[in-house]
Amino acid sequence: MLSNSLQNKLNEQIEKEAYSSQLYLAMASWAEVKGYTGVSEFLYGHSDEERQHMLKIVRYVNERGGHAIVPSLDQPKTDFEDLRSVFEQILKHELGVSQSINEIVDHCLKEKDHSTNNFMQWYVSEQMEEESLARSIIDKLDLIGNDSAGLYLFDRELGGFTPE
Ligand code: OFO
Repeated sequence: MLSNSLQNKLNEQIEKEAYSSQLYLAMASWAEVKGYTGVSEFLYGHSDEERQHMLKIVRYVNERGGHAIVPSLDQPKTDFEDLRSVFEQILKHELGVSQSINEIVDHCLKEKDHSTNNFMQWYVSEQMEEESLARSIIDKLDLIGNDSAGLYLFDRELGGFTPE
């Protein structure tokens, strides 16, 4: 059985994952409207992944005898300066999410809740991957700068399009 305090923390994490999904969705829509088809595909896909992250916690809380609460969400930003600022905001957002995952893990250790600790380890690795992906994309965008041919290829690559 989950302790009340851990249940509350997991419910807060459900909200963060749900918000992540909305944020990526807003970014995907912006990218699509701006003609970055590949980037928008990538971000739509990522938005779906975040929903799965949320759902996993919902199911876990309920399986452990708690009650997962579906939250209301703030409206994410709808407009962005450029691609680099999108990925900078993603990195900043993911660093915040990693911090809250780490706090949950600390709490599990304090309470000696090994099952939840074990469950959260998946999120620990996932966050490492997400942070490093965002960093590598920002590095790439720095190399490309304002070169439109470079941005075109970057967009295709991120969307998983194979070269013609
Ligand atoms: Fe759920 O990994 Fe990003 O936020």
